[in-house]
Amino acid sequence: MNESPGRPVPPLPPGVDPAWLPAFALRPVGSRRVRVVGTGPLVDTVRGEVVAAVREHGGHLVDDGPVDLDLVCAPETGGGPEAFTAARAAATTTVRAAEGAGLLYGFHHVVRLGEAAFTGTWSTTAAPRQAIRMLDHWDNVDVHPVMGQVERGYAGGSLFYADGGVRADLGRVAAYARLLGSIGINRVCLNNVNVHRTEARLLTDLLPDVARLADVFRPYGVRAHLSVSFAAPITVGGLATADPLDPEVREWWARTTAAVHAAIPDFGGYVVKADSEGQPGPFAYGRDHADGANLLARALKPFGGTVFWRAFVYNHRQDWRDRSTDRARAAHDHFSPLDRRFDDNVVLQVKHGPLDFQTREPLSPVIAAMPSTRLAVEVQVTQEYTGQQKHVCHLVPHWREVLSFRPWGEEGGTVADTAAGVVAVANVGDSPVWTGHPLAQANLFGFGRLAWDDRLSAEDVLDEWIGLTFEDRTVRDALHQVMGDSWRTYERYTAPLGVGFMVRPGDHYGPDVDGYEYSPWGTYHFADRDGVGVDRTRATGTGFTGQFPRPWSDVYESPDTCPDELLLFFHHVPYGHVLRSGSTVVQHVYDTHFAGRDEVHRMALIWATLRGRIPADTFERVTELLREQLRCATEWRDQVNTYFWRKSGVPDARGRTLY
Ligand code: GCW
Repeated sequence: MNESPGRPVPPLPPGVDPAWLPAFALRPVGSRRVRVVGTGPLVDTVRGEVVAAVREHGGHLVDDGPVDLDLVCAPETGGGPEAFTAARAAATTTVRAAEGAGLLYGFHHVVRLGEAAFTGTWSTTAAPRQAIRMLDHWDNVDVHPVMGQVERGYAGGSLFYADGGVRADLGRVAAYARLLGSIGINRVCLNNVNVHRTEARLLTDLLPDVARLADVFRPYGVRAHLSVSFAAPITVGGLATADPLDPEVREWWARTTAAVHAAIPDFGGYVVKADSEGQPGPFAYGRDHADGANLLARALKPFGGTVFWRAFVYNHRQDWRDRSTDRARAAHDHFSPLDRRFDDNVVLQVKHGPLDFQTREPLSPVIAAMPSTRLAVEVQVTQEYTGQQKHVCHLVPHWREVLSFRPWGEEGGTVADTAAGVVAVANVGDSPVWTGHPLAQANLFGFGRLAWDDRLSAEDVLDEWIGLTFEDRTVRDALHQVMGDSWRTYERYTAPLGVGFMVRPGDHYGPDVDGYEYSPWGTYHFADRDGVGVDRTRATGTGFTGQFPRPWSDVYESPDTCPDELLLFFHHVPYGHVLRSGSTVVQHVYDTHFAGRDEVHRMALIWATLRGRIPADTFERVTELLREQLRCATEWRDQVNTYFWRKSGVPDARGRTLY
């Protein structure tokens, strides 16, 4: 019988929000007689959870003896490394798993069930749908003059770094690791994919501190990764080249990687943004991305590490006058010819859409084009283009659509069936509520839950989060009304019909319809007096539709079959074009923008009814943020509507105010 006291639950620093693990969420477990059997670091984590919960809520950790038990967490033989079985029979709930990770996930399954875990008779066998469930932090060690410490971060500074290095006190990181473990995240990348000077040294002289971070994540089943610069052999290694075929370069990566593994035995591997937005890469040496990725894969191979090689490669110095270049095509053009060239410990990390985390995009055709390559789908939990954690924008329905999309039509599998993993850009920082906007915690939670099982419904995931986060059961309906459809609401008041961008250049917050129209970034909408949208057809446009397999290559090719919400992504149409919905394009723009802005107004009214039912600081903070969301949505409505009214001269059929 193991009588270790368990790993203490990391205490929350004063003023820090418990997110979805507040004391009351542990009450159903903590008020009962519980036994935890087994040894190992993750079993110790589970035992520590039980110790803390029973201390708080009056139950008992019963290490031995013939006592009636309410909950038993114990090892079993068989089952995958992260799988568990949870069941209730003869008045005892059991969690069984072959390994500690499964036991931890099973324990948190019971926590999520709450009192229901201790009633009736039931049984569940669960294993993650995705083996790779990863968060990428775009954290810098240094505070970047433009981007701040966390690139596209809307939740304060970095949790990991302060004063030019890894934080001395990692107490808050431990609390974060606990949150991630509870939702099944199993990999985390600790630094920005744009690797600057100081951050490049995480691989070398700052490595002992990276090892301290990895030590904090390990007991929660989370492996650490680093973003590395392809030019590291030059910038930190002192070599004259970073050519992937150069023997000295190969030797440098092998040696450097061996040192990383010596410091962090379970190091997960590297994340690489190469030849993208100014980052160095193999193109400089006339090599391709398979050469680049395999160089690092071979250095990692002896230690079981993986290279996450990003497919976000495009020309960001395009001339807007050049109509032949289509940014949407770039990833497929670069990578699909390389299928079968990547080593088996390379994962190609592909943004879900062909552009850049817009509110609405078609699926990236790369995901259907590389059957011999391991692919991870990347989504953005940080709300760069979805309201920057000032707006309520619950993204779980969005990611669920992405993961359940069938690239080969009804007969084929889903994106989730095809993927080797899912990766998300994290949305946390040193904000007292972790995510800046208190309700944005639901996106982090929901990402973890969908990564575990993409078949969960968005409503159920939201419901789980509400139940764990807010003690008052009566808030449920109102929160569903405020959050449930908020992604579509955001879509309604921003760029219409899948055309994307129209955000303010640089910071990407708020409307600027022509902000990117004459820029080098390749994100244009081509509005003129007659119509709007990008012709990406094979017949008359950039040919992007041809990168999809059937049926989508045909569905998207014709404006008659193209789904309305993507019409302007694929077609340039006149303002009077009649959508499948029956409305014209320009009237649709007016209607959705009036409606979307009014929905925000309604969200604020519903939120106001929650006063006194949720903690006052959360209530006040969200009230204030909804005021900003309403202001910004009004700005979006008026700028977008006015823009199209001025371009087209078509008045609103319902006579509402245009400027
Ligand atoms: O969405 C864009 C962002 C960049 C980011 C890049 C990427 C880390 O605007 O800030 O850089 O994507 O995904 O690499």
